[in-house]
Amino acid sequence: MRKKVIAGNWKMNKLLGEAEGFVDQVKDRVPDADQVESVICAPFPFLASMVKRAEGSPVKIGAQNMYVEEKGAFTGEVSPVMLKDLGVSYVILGHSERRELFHETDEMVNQKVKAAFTHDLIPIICVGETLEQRENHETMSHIESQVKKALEGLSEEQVKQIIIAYEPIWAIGTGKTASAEDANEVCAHIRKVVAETVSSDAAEAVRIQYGGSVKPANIDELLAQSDIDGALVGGASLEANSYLQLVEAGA
Ligand code: G2H
Repeated sequence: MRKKVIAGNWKMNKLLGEAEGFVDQVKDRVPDADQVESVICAPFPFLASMVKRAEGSPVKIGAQNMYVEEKGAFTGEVSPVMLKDLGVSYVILGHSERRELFHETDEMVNQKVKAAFTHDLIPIICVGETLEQRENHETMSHIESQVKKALEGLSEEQVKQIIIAYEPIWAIGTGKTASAEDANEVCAHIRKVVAETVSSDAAEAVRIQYGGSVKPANIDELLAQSDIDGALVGGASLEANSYLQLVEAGA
């Protein structure tokens, strides 16, 4: 059985005091780590303080992006070494907002995935199709191509540890959720791609999240699907009680 992983993606929201207060509110109330993985991916300036506050609790802290190099003349970037040094455990890579707004390519995502493993960070790799691609029946081929490129050059052991988040772009922050069955169909396809390109063991182990307007009202149905192993949640992860309901659903 794959352990469910529920990750909040706060995007560019909250101030430091709010982020700290949130950790204080949830850290003693989330289920044990052996029941569900509870992750909060927060903006860079909050990470150090959140890691310290979450220490000793099941809550793990993640970043929402990073650069591929360890250090050097890359003004404005944050390296995997810096994240590791802070005690960060996860990093979201290739979110559709990064791909669209900041021109991240599949190749860059692949390099970042490799850099994450070099520094012992678990990558949450986002893939997803646009509405146009869905309407043109290109969802499966597009997702297949994104997954294959993201995993290029990884070992079987590494692939077993990754988390892939399937986030249909048309469902992000729009209130529209893919039906649980449609989401599961794509997640099952991702697992098949992993089986064909890596191994059936890796496909069995890899965790695949659904993301896109997940909330307490729809998470049970999503998590009940055969190939959905968790959720990457934006808006509904910003409020402590809502976040707690989401992680409890995964336990
Ligand atoms: C999709 C998701 C979090 P939301 O981007 O990654 O956000 O739950 O607000 O649609």
